[in-house]
Amino acid sequence: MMYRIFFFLLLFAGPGFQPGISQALSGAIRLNQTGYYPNAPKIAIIAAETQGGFYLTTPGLKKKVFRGRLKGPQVSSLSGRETWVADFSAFRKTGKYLLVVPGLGHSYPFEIKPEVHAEVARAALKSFYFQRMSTSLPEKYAGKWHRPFSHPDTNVLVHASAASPERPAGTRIQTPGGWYDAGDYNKYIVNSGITVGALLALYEDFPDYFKKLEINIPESGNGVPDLLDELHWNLRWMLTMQDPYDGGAYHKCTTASFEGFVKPEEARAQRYVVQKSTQASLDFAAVMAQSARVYREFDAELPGFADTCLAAARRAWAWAQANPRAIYDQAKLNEQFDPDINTGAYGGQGLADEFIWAAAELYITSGEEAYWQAIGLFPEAPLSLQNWGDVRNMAYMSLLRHENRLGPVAKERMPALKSRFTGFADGLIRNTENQAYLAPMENDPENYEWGSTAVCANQGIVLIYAYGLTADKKYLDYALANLDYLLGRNATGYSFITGYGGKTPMHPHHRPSESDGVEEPVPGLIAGGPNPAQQDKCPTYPSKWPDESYTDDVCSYASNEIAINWNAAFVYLVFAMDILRGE
Ligand code: 9MR
Repeated sequence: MMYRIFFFLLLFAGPGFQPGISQALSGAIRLNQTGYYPNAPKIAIIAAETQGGFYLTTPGLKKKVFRGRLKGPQVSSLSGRETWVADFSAFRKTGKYLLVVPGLGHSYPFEIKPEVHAEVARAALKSFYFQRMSTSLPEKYAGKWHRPFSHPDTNVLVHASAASPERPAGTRIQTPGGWYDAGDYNKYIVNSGITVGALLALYEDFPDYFKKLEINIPESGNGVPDLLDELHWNLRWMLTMQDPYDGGAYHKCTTASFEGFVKPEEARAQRYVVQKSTQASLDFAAVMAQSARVYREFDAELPGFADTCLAAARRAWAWAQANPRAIYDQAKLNEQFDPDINTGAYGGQGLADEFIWAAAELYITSGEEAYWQAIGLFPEAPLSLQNWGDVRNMAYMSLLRHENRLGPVAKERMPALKSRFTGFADGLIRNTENQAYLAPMENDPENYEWGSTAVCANQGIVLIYAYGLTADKKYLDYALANLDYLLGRNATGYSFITGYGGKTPMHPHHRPSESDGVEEPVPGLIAGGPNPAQQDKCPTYPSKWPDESYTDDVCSYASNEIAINWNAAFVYLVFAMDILRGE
């Protein structure tokens, strides 16, 4: 009989049941669901009417290890809602914990330890492997998300918009490899540009760390760091997007319309390369120039690759000089040519920033002053955050990174650039103390655009550079606040990285994840995040406030898609935090 009762109790005590504990999980306790570094700030935010105390316990709510008082309220400048602050920075002991607010409940579990983000960082980098096409993903690398060969891209047509004497419309070309851009199956040079640029910057900033990092991809152990192997996969594809006859880069490799939500290997619509554009050619030139100097060190492992990249960069630059206004305007293109192209545009009018980025990278790599003189690198316009359509800051961060190898003419400009750059960083953090989640991200409602999580991560990158320029740790702590924001300390309560955190996106707008029959989405992907424009008109958005306009629904391409450029910014931020602040 005793035995039976005991068995009954065990059954009742299913997952999550804690004998004697009345506290339930509370979604109102918002914290970094991965965790905190022992010696860095540790803040949780309570998004509920509450006050009084809070405490930390070990898992199972068994042992109270730290008590504190809630401070506040803070008032959101975005929604007007009140929040309360639980600061447990003084608690430094490594371990696994829950945060409890009596009467409200307990948080998702989190850890305190050095380099607490190592796993999520590796997963976010590995997600690029999951975006590979023209290859199969075997189980030994891809686990339960393994899949067969897809998208050979060996029978791609030159679209009428891209016709040239040597390659008339309908010419069949090969442009295999690379990564799917996002939740769709197309590949876009502009977006590949900033993605590769950010990840090469990560390598250039922390080469020793990445020389040791392996992430279980087919190339692991080949003598080239895995980060560079993964980038090489996409760079080889990018090289095929350069017209061999004139050096211009096709804007994208795409189907005419987005494919349905089918598996990669079942998406077989005809693919095209479309119009060569100035924007694509310059972004291409920038990252090829950057690659030429980064891969030089691996000439033995990848013979000829660095030289190929530099030659490709020079030719693309020359094409852009000769074609400075080949703007990609999809609506206009569709008036002139068939079939109509209705996939991502990544277009843009202002090309000064692309010229600046390409010129800066070519100058840094070659040392040739002609590139430095080719364009005014420092227009008066205020600095702006890097994104796929505005790459000027990519140039500036590269110049700052390579200050030591710049010639005298360039060096002379660095003090002014440094002070403008730190001024820009100071603008990003101003007023953070008054925000509801204590993150720089909240300082401007405009930050909540399509891909707002990448705005948050890119701000983090700028703050990390400001730290590099000033050695002032406050910039790192603000960058960390944005990382906390992305991993759960935010107005949605989501940790935006698939598979990492207690509450993560389960239904991203990502065709492979949606079609593979596996419940969990591919791990390590960052959702676009809150976007009050709600262009997808999904019916499930819980709110219209900028920082709450997020829905974990596959219909939500405007808030719940994933994309390589967003992942790249996150990868930079999360690794850099572990490396610089991770103690
Ligand atoms: O990230 C892009 C965002 O800035 C634009 O507002 C949006 C609409 O043009 O497009 C986003 O990029 C998408 C691309 O066009 C196609 N692949 C998916 C990308 C992420 O949603």
